[in-house]
Amino acid sequence: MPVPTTTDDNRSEQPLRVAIVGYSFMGTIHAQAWTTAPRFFDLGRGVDLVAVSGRDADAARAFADRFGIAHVETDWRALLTRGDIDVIDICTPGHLHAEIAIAALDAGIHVLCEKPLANTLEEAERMNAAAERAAARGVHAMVGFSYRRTPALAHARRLVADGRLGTIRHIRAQYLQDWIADPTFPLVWRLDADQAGSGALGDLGAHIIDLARFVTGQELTGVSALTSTFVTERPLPASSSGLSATAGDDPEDGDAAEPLTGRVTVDDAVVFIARTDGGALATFEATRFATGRKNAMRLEVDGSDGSLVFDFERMNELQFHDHTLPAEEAGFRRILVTEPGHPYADAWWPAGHGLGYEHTFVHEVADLARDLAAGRAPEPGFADGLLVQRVLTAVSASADAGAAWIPLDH
Ligand code: 4PW
Repeated sequence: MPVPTTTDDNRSEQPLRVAIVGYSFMGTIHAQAWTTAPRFFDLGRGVDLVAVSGRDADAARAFADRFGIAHVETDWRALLTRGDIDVIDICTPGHLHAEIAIAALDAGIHVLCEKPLANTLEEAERMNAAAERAAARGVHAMVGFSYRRTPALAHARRLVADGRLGTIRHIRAQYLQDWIADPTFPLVWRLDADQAGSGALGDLGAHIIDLARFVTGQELTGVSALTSTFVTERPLPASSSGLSATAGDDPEDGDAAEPLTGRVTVDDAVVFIARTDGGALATFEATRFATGRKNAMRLEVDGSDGSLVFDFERMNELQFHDHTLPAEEAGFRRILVTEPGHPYADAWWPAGHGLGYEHTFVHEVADLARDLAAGRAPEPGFADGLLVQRVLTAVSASADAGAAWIPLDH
């Protein structure tokens, strides 16, 4: 039987054939999402996880076995010429995003790329140009701002769009974690500028910049920022996986051939203020040193007619204050965002039974698969990734210039 190609006329009748590049934290949650999505959402066709690519053949094979993936490649370039891949899902550190995404799009393969889109503005611009070229041929690209698919945040966007908040005055966004607060935590790739581009700024700040845009529909028009690297030297890792790691040899072992510590080359934390094109004032804070906060991705929006409060550590809830009510009746109330009428909720469990972190990725790939089946450009696209990258770049420039005001012209 001939191997179906991405140009087959009846491709919508075949499963969507996906290859994942990377098998760590993000690769795993994406594989889980692709596996789960067709079981809970009508995608119009099935999903076939065809291949995984990663440099370590044994680790990639173990990953493939775990998710029932038939093929392992140790060079992502091999995915481009297999002829049986519709989507390449990029779950690598940022320094590889541009090369893989551009090659895949130019080869006529759809792309889902983890955030932030790139490590530099120049890479993001090239990626967006490749996405525009590809879109003209019906080939699409999505950037993985997965938190958009949190039901409570999708519901928050609806409330803002429906005018329930009135004129937006304030956006207060925070992304707080603490997994590197211990100075003996090893120097993992997320702390290396060559691989990650930036630290808390790109890894966490990119999410809250995107969410501020997503929920309010407003763009930032200028920023002033401060960053800090609290721990500048860390032990080299012996092993790492996701957000955990073990340190290498102890200095007492006297293994002089191996450097035992290395320099942290990214920010540990960032704070910045901004204005929006809708006239709001915004504050952003992203850190991995907020002890006790594990994944506190928070957004607060105040408008003339009401306010919203969200915290990912209570991801099934949204606080809403309706300021049009008499003062005696108003006040924040908790909406449990698990009703069938809430975004994504009807695909899952009875009201009140709640979702978790992984579900945002299931929603992300389900939306992508449905858009591709319908021939629609998915959101957020690379243009959104580029807009966020412009903000990240401006924030870095501002911090380098001692919190100088950097205007943004989108
Ligand atoms: O979802 C978050 C990511 O985008 C995770 O908690 C960690 O922080 C890993 O990268 C970011």
